[in-house]
Amino acid sequence: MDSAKWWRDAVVYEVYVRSFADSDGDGTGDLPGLRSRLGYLADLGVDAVWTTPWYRSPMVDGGYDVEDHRRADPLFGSDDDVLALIDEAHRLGLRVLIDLVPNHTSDRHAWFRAALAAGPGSPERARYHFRPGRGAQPPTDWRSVFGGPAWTRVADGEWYLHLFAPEQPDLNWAHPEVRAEFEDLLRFWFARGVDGVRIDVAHGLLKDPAFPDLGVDAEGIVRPPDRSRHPHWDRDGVHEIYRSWRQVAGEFGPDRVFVAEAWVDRPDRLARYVRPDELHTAFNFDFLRCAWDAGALREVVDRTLEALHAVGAPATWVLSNHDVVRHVTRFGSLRRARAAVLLMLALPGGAYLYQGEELGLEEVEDLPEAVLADPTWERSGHTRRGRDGCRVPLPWSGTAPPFGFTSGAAWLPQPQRWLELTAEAQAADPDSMLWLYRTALATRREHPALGDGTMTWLPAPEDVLSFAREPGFACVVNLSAGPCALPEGASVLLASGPLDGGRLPPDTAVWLAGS
Ligand code: TEU
Repeated sequence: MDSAKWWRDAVVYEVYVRSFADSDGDGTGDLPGLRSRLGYLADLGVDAVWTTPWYRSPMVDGGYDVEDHRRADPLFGSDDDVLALIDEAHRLGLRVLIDLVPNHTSDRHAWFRAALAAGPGSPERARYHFRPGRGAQPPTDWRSVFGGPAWTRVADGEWYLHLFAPEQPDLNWAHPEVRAEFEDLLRFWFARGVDGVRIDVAHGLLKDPAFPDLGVDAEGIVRPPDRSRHPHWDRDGVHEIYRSWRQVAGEFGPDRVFVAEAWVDRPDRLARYVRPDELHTAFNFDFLRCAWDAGALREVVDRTLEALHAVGAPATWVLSNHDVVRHVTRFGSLRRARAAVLLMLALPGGAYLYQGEELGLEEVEDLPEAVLADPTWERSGHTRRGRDGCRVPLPWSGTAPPFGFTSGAAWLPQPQRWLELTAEAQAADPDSMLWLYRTALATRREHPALGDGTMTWLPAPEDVLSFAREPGFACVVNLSAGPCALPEGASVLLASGPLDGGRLPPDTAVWLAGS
């Protein structure tokens, strides 16, 4: 494993553990299942694996409701399975990132149980945000991300804050014990060989101690202020927390890394998380909110690189994750998704892949309502179908569900139409998405121009993106309705689809050498 600031251009593969591979037939993916498939990820050519939470959890929010941060949930395996996974990954040259959830715990966490038992005014309650209501009303007008008020009343009349589900009470990050506990947790997992930590809801930890209302407009709609003045998102005080976390990582050498999940509204706000003494990287989520449009994509790239380069941090590109509609569906076709990955992997910086995108999986939009498990489904009064459509278990092999994912019944049903998208079927097909990903990642590793660095836009027709990386590399993506000419004398390293003579067809991307 090449060590010099490996994280500046790493390609990291997100494993949504319960949907990756099941070893024991209970229909839920687990740690031994993942371990048995690490060879597939090494062959794919990624640098690291990020695992979503596998800690003890009642699984109200897929494990993002953590009951005990130091133990594996039996659903996913044993504590030894965690260590075996890290060992095996390292043996294969893969680094391992885990998911840390500092904004909230499960309501089953020992601290929250103690807080409920101890009652108003107790030191136990001070680790969370318990407040009196306003008459029968909650303390503020804050809303839960999952729908409904962000406060729930307990039997003695106090209310506690939860920016997500009621089973996910928010921790009080002004409390020294909370800070100490999470620094301990970082040391606990770094000492066990973990290479990095993804920080869940990194922008949410601190709340305005005055607990002001967000305010409603004349129609009674909550109109939150700009994120830079928001009472619970992206507050200045979070940066002090991350500066001390950076020091903790440094105790374990220069290679342990953080990636922040911070939903902020401008790249310059995101750049604050990755200043030199703070976190190493932060997801750039703008492609998740961007249409398949040349002007919009170019603007995202420019704004991102300008803001991040100003603080000396790399970009961290993302096309999909376990919270959003898969990009085959968002962008409208597999063909566009093939072009998109060549665009992403040619840009300066690192990238996160979400499991299944290398198979070209689309969002499953026709899951029967009876199987929907995401809390946003319940909390929205059954109006938002939630995030299950991107969490359907992977198709590995065979011609019918569960496609080698489990020997039992998968926790979410897979569509029969995925029989052509199994890893097994694609491994044998040079035109498949899996081959495109493997080839792109292998090319990226070998080509000195790719990865960290800078880029230059090249002149191009309308709705065509064309840029150069030094030395001797160019990427052209055709987002227009007709074919476009390729630069003369360039030799094609890789194309996302067949070329039309010397021309690049619509929704196709190409990597060129020698321009
Ligand atoms: O997601 C955070 C999240 O849900 C975002 O919606 C964000 O906080 C919001 O857009 C604010 O602008 C993470 C996990 O990825 C997700 O799976 C969990 O459900 C969530 O945190 C709670 O832990």
